[in-house]
Amino acid sequence: MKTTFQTLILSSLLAAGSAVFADELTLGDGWIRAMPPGQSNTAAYLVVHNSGDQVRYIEGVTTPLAQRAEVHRSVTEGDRVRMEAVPRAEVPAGGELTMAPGGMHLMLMGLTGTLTEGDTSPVCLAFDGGDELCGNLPIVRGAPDVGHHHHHGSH
Ligand SMILES: [Cu+2]
Repeated sequence: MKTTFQTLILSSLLAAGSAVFADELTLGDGWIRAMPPGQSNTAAYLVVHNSGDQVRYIEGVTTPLAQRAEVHRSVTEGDRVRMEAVPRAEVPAGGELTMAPGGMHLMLMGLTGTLTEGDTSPVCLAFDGGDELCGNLPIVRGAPDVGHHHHHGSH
């Protein structure tokens, strides 16, 4: 798949009477970390912008690249870094949620194929209220805007 990065609003208005917020949510700066063959997990990063006046929550993550995906954050305890799932990641009203190496990320578990650098893959976020936002994220080895480098094991 060779497409440039774009965001697609796939669905809204699933429940009668629910407000439409999808156009207030946008994705940017997304990428998926390329991994050597044989690795079962990787991480993806992006920024979710919320121009609305209500806090929104990410309640699900899907991608054809992995059997399972969820929002994680890295927690530093002493000199150790571990990860924990964030079941409802908050995107503040009039603000953004930034996922970046060393912090919050999308954990892609049970990779279904090889991650080829230069390819892209859809990653979809499901929000409270039924909105779903998808981005076609490039697969790269490191953050596209290099400059600093964190090392966190599998991240
Ligand atoms: Cu993780």
